Amino acid sequence: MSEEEILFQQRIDAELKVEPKDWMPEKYRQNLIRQISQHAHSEVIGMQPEGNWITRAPTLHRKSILLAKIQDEGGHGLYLYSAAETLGISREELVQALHSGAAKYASIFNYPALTWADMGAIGWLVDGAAIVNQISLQRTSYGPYARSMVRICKEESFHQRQGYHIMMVLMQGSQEQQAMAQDALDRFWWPSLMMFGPHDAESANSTQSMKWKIKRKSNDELRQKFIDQSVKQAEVIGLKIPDPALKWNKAREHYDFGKIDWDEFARVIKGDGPCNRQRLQHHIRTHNEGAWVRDAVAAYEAKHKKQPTRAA
Ligand code: BYC
Repeated sequence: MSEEEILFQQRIDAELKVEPKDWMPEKYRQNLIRQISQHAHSEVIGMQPEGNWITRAPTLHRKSILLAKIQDEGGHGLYLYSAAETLGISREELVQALHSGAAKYASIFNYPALTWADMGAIGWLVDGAAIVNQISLQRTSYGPYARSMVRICKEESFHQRQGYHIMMVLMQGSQEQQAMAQDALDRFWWPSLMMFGPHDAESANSTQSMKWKIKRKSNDELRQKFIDQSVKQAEVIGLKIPDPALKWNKAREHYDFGKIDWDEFARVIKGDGPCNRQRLQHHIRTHNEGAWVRDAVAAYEAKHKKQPTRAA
């Protein structure tokens, strides 16, 4: 290790934040760009399954909540792209990496949102899983990433509650509504567990990311925390978690749970999930359609650089 690397690790060990202009190992920078940009892509691609339901929300009230939530997700993407850009990469390069398939986004968004109850399941489980992960990321070692997480967590907490509320109201409704809520849980439960990534022993990036305190808790620790909290939430409103192996383990003080289908996970992250092609094509099409907006902003900026206003 070089002297610079030793000093860098000492700062990390002392819980000091790394800021954009500080010296950092190239691999730290690359690893952060990978994680933050994939996080940003997830927020933006995650707008699609919910966007599918804006025109079909059951009431005006639900529609305005859903619209606000989806706009928040777009905002999260923007904070995260900005945090990634402080590491010396452009927005265009980040978007290109998404479009070429070089950069991933969360596997969960490659599943379809088939019924209104899916809006409940996504808010409750997907945002719920995201918060569990992001609370730990508030203490990540890179300053801009950690600070963006603070605001994002506050908003995700509202998202999670609105999703749980949708499920609660459906469970107080007709038999059909209850069945619709249970069906959404059945389809989203296992993909939600996959959001935390492979088991620790299979996680290629974890050892280095934990040493650099980019990640503060392991994939398995976070997954377990999410399962423990969700089981109780399901029970309260009368939903059944679709896992026959789920059982409270007194000695561990955690729930034991069944086997995750890692073959399915591998297929989805390689681009072969139920909606991968549709999600990416939609993003590419809307990005291309928005080219005129980016051109107009650039032209406006160039004009004002050449002709400063009188006040300036
Ligand atoms: N999906 O070494 P590992 C949201 C990849 S969105 C796809 O354990 P790491 C929301 C992983 O990238 C929330 N790929 O990786 C928005 C790696 O491949 P690469 C999104 C996955 O990074 C709208 C390989 O598998 N949250 O909140 O140490 C509506 C090996 O994995 C997944 C974040 O992005 C996956 N699920 O740990 C509602 C949080 N899991 O990159 C909600 C920030 C793993 O080497 N990210 N892979 O090619 C993280 O905390 C970490 O990156 C992960 C994975 C825990 C996700």
